[in-house]
Amino acid sequence: MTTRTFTGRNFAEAISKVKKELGEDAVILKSEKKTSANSFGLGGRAIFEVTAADSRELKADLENGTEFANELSVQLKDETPGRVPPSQNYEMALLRSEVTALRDQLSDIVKHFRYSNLPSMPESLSRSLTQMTEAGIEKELATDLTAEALVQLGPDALMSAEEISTFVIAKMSRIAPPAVNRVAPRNGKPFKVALVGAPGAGKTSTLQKLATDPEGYGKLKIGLISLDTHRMAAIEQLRTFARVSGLPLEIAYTPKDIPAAMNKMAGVQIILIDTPGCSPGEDQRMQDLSALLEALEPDETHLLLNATTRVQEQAAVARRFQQIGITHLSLTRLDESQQPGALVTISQMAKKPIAWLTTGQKFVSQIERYRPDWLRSKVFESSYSSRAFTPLKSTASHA
Ligand SMILES: Nc1nc2c(ncn2[C@@H]2O[C@H](COP(=O)(O)OP(=O)(O)OP(=O)(O)O)[C@@H](O)[C@H]2O)c(=O)[nH]1
Ligand SMILES: [Mg+2]
Repeated sequence: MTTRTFTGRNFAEAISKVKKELGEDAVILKSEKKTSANSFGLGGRAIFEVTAADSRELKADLENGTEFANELSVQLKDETPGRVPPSQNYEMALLRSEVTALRDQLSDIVKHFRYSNLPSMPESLSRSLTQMTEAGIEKELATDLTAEALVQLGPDALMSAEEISTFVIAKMSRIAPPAVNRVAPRNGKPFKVALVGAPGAGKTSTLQKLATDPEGYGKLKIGLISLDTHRMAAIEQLRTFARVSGLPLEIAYTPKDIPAAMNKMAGVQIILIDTPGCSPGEDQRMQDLSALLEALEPDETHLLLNATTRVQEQAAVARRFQQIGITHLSLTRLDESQQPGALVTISQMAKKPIAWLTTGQKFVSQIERYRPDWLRSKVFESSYSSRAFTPLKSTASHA
């Protein structure tokens, strides 16, 4: 494959030269803004440089090139070091490094090929891709969903922003499914929901919201158990809440305290369990929490994630808490998050459904069940600046 470089006074001019010489399907491999040196050796006027290749040549090279690289590396592996004359060792090393470089180059070209084709998509599809990445949906996932839409939707649907978002949201709701509401006291036994997470993730606030908001479990008979016994202030905070809202509260310091605490919960339909914050590195705290949860046997264990933290941090927390057996993810501080779409990535990675979303510090009206429609409103119907700081309530009924 031969690559060619075209220059212009702006990108549009350079690209039009590319199209003229290599056709509409030309693949842009690199684009750069350079400054030409003037006669004093200082930076002169700007030049826009675009390196491109013929798409058919590139495709043929990708197929042959990958095979070539594989073949070569197999041949190189077959060589027994003892049998190679010393004079050839240097050449071998050189050849190996060339094969590695070739592989890296091919993988770069494959990636570039994938993305460089995107600007020629229908306008509404490329807008939906931008909206997804701006809302925090990982670029690779957003690109895959866009490619699927391009393949599966008909030409008319591809012109309609509404049809594209419906398609994408349906796909996303399989990747990040909403939790099924299955709270039901069985044989008089209360349903138990534990809230776990890193320090300050919003466990106690979410418990208070769930206990009071009718969108949560506010219409049911609720009992509270706290396992967060490390700080007196935490116990006092929950005691005050329980007293004011007239709910029974039990404190369990060790797994041995659990049976007695459960005995005092007769007649309640659902028990909400508050837990101490555990950072991913705090192994002892994690083990203590795990032992307490084993004794309690919750029906659901929700990992609460602060939506304003970076997606990598949320993923690290999720990976650690998966070891103690979480069943759901719930997201807090969505009122402050500019990248709410990150929850799709986390749910996909943790393979857990999403249950609750919280959107403020008040107990009432700032919690809701996650629904794919919520995602639609945040990804496709919000501008970047209004993505956070707006009420998220949707009118749909509970799943
Ligand atoms: N803006 C906003 N603040 C929230 C939200 N949820 C919780 N907070 C605030 O976050 C802070 C920490 O919340 P807590 O509920 O105490 O967090 P926690 O996980 O129980 O913390 P620890 O028990 O210390 O591990 C408090 O100031 C809450 O008011 C939310 O959805 N939006
Ligand atoms: Mg707390």
